[in-house]
Formats: sequence, C-alpha cells, structure tokens
Amino acid sequence: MADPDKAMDEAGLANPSVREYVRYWAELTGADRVEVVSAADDARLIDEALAAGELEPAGEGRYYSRSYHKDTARSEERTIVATNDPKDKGVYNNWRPASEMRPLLESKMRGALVGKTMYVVPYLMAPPGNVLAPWAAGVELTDTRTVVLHMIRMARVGSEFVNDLEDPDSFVRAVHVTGELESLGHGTPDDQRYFVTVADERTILHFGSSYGGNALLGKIAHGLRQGAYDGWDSRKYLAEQYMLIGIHDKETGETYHICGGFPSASGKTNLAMMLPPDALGDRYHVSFYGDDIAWLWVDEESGRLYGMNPEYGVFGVAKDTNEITNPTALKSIDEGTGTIFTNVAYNPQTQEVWWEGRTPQPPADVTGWLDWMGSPIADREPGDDSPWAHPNSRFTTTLDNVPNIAPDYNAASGVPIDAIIFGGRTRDREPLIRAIDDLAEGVYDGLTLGAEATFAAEGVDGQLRYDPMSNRPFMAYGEGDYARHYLDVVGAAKEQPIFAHVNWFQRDPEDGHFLWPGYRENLRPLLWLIQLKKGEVTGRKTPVGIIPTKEELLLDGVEITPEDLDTILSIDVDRWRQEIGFREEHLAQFERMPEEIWEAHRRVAAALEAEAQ
Ligand code: GTP
Ligand code: SPV
Ligand code: MN
Repeated sequence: MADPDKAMDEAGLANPSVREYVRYWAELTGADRVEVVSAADDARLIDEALAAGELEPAGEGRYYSRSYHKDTARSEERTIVATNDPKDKGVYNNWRPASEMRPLLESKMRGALVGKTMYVVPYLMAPPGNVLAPWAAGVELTDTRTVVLHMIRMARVGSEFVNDLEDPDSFVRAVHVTGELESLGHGTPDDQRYFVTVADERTILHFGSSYGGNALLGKIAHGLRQGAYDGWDSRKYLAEQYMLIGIHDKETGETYHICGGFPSASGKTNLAMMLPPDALGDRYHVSFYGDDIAWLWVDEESGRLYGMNPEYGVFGVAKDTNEITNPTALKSIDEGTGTIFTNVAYNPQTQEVWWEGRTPQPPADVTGWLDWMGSPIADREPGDDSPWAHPNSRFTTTLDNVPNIAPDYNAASGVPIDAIIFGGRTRDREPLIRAIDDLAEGVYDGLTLGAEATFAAEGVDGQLRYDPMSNRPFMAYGEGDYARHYLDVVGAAKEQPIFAHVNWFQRDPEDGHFLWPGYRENLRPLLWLIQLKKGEVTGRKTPVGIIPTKEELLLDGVEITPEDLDTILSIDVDRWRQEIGFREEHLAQFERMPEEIWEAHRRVAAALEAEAQ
C-alpha cells in the first residue's frame, strides 16, 4: 500500500482538505504508490514514459503516442452531468441523480489501482490572481502517466496552486481511472465507460478512457462543464467553448478582443493562430489568448465584459494543418519544445510524423511508416486508402510555444471583449458573416447555432444538428436557465459587445468546393465587424442581421469568383423561412426559455416574412 502522507510531505502539498481527498482515493483505488506532480517533473516523466514505451521520440524534443484504437475521441453518449436536484436536467446534459452516479463510479474505481501509481496533479484553470481563480483550482488523480504529461502542457500544474486557497475546501476533486481499455465494451450495450461530473459536489469521476477530453479533467470537465455550473451557481461568470484573440491595428495602436464559439474541430485553433493575409500583415497583427475555452465575467471597475483563457496549452486537430492553413501551428511544433502527437502516422526509423493534409500526398517512400494503429503502410492491400492518421489525431503543446501568443496572456486582469462570434460547418444558408447588435438576438443566434458535427466526438461525424453556443457536449444544466444566465451576465456589462455569426464552410452544391478560401482570409470579415461596431461602415440590413457590402469588405488579394462572393454575401430568404420552423421546434424542447429569446425569434421570423412579401 502507498504512503500518501509521505508523498505529500515530500512534495510540499500542505492543503489539509486536499490531503484528506488524496488519502481517501488512494485507499479506495488500492494504489501501490502515490506521486505528487508539478510542472518541474516534466523531463523526468518524459524519460520514464519513453523508457516504458508509452511515448516514442518524434524528433528533437517532440514525442509520439498512440491510444487504444477504440479510444480516440470524446464520447458524448457516455458523458453525464449528475447533481442532487432534478431541476438541473437539461436536454443535452444526460442528467442523472448524484446519489446513483457516485456509488456506481466508486464501485468501478475500487481496487482499480492495485499494483499501480496514483499521480496527484494539482492545477489551476486561470491566470494566477484572476478574479475567477477561486473557482479554478483542482486536483486530478490519475493512473496514467501520459495523462499527467498532457495535463502539464494544458494547465498550470503544481502544489502551489492549491496550498494557499482562501477556502481550503474550494478545489475541484477530479478522479480519472483509465481501466482495462480492451474489456470496457466500447460502443456496445454493455459499455462500461462513464464520464461523470457531479456538478453540485464539484467532483469529476471519469472511468474508461485515456483520451483528450475524457481524461484531461482540468480542460473539458472542469474548464467547461464544472465551470459552467459554478458560473451559474455563483451568478458570476460564463464558461464557454470559445477561442479568444486580440486584433492589433499597428496604425492606430488599438487592440480589439474577439471571442467566439465554433463546435469541436471547426476552426477555433486555426483562427486563434492566425497569420494575417500578406496584404494586411503590415497593418494588423492577431494575437492568441485561447483556442478552446474562455471564461467571461463583468469587470467591477470598468463595468465591461471581460474574458480569459483558463488553459495553458493547445490540444489541436492535426488534420489539414500545413504551411498554408496554419503556419503558426507548425512553428509552435518545430521551434517549441515538448510537443506530444497522438494518433498521427509515425515512422520510428526516421522519427517523422505525418497526417492527412500535412502535405498534398503522403510520403512517397513508405519504408518504416506506421499508420495511427501501428500497422506498417507497406503491408497494406492495394487499393486500401484508409487514412494514415486518425481524423481526430492531435498535437499538444504549451502556450509558451505559440509564436503569436499575446504578451499579456498570463495577466491576472483578463481582457475586455469587443465582440462575440458564433460559427460552424454549415454548407448552405449561413453567409460569410452577419452582425447582430441586439443582446437577445445575439443570444438567440448562439442558441440556434446549427452545424455539422465532427470527428472530435465518437459516432457523430457529419450529422447536421443544433449545437447551442458550441456547448452542446459541455452543457451542465438546463438550456433555458443557461440562456437566462447568459443574458444576465452579458446584459450587466455597461458597453455591449457586438455579436456575429460567421461561416467559412459554405459549399458549392454541385462540386462541393468551399466558396470562401478561409483560414488567413478570415481576418477580413472580422475587421469589417470591428469597423461596423465603430460606425465606420454601415453594411446592409437583412432580416437575420447586418451583412457587409462587397465594397466594405477588404478583398484585395482574395481568390474568389464573383458568383461565389455574391452567394456568401446574400440571404436565401426561403431557405431561412424553412429554418425558422426548425428553430421553433428546437427551442420548444427547452424548459424555462426566457421570453426575451422567444421575442427575438418572433422578430426575426416576422422580418423574414416581411421580406418575402
Ligand atoms: P476543438 O479543439 O475540437 O474544439 O476544435 P477547433 O475548433 O479548435 O478546430 P481547429 O481549429 O483545430 O480546426 C479543425 C479543422 O477545421 C481543421 O481540419 C482545419 O483545417 C479546418 N478549418 C479551420 N479553419 C478553416 C477554414 O477557414 N476553412 C476550411 N475549409 N477549413 C477550416
Ligand atoms: C473538443 O473535442 O472540443 C476538444 C478536444 O477541444 S477534447 O479535449 O478531446 O475535448
Ligand atoms: Mn473544443
């Protein structure tokens, strides 16, 4: 049996409540050893992981890992929010009673660490000193060394983040057990995996995966689900699946901050890492604050809406990352140190990695190359064109490696928010950008975000579905209450941010090509949005928002045909009238949806009818 007190003494882990929690779980899981981790342990843990074969070298200071072949994405079906109050049940949170879930998870975890090490990972999901830091501390317990290595990259890790809490009990208890992956019945009726957030007990219990959002509990389970619940419970803040960027105008010296939600694998990391197009690079610079999570609150002193990124790293989609789509990501990997790749293709002889879209064609000489499951490419049957890398393969790197990281990303203050945008993979109907300058209509727009789901979750790729605010997989409580809370938080700000809906993914119905070139060019509609907010342009009013005229959009150097440009800057009124019917059904599912949202819906519907006359 482990001696948790000795391990905690040695590591200087002093918080008495944390110590009690660690003792409880060390005993319940039967762990042989307890090890308290801080960021300073990274090099040693990397060496141990290499020696154990959990990681392989992928060039100087870079590493490769492969997960169990059925364990490659978040499982939405197996993810549950549990509380003690049935009123917390929403449409998307898979609500279950805490009294049922806690004993079930404890039974799965009992004895699961016999013969194993229990790593103790104290973390903070906030820049130190931030006003929301009291909700940001947690301690993840895990049986998996690669999970520890990912946590060190994705969060601020060390005992100092939990030792001096004003209320020693105010940390999130986050327990992760991978279990025996081969015998968990993935996707069968007897699926043993459970990813549970007991939100009103601030306890996260995840069993049955070592992958990403299922296992890095600081990130998705705390940063989004627990954060959302705490933000509502305290009436203080919102926790959203948003990227957060600064756009700096070198001519005027001004910086604008935009945050925004796009569903998983729909372009947040790309936008946050944006290198402006050559024609605009002399004047503008885009800086990275966050690419996946933002917590938003109203700053007491200025009365403005503020935002910060609780994370410390990037867990980015590898697919289609290349010199044209995201040179910044490649630089963070090549010039930074410590990147871990998961489930890409790997060549142990040359230590190279590759993924679909990295280069137009895969390496011509397949000698040594293994696909993401570890099978030699050279052994493939002729005609086997299955992907070399898993579509949800990822790279993990810390914020310090990101070349366009904002100089003040670590500042306690956070940054004032000028605009909130929503978007997703929508193949028709949604124009390039439509701006919304009314709070209720902006929140309504977020709640009715409809897009194609992606490979970031098991079994949903390509499904068209509503994904409110891009939070569908992370909803912690009822959607009507969520809408109320959103209106209250943002509505309390003295200066309202402008809202917008963007779409980089409209396609030609015949040949399927993307109408808008996307990526670096996405800066252009965002600059227009800022100009609109400042009153420098007026746009064209439509029933669903204000859209730019061709003349207003800075288009020099953009490759797009006049027909495609017309399509992405126009509103298909009949298609939108049909959409209104779908939205009505969608919103009607939710209890306690605020009247302001229904009013916004009726205003948009009436404007569309008037336009159709
Ligand atoms: P999560 O980390 O899963 O929450 O996703 P994310 O929203 O950060 O996704 P990311 O930025 O990593 O983008 C995922 C995929 O979208 C990549 O394959 C990109 O190549 C693709 N993508 C991003 N921006 C654009 C764009 O402007 N146009 C097109 N066509 N594809 C894009
Ligand atoms: C997402 O799926 O939205 C992610 C990756 O950001 S994961 O950490 O796996 O949730
Ligand atoms: Mn995400």
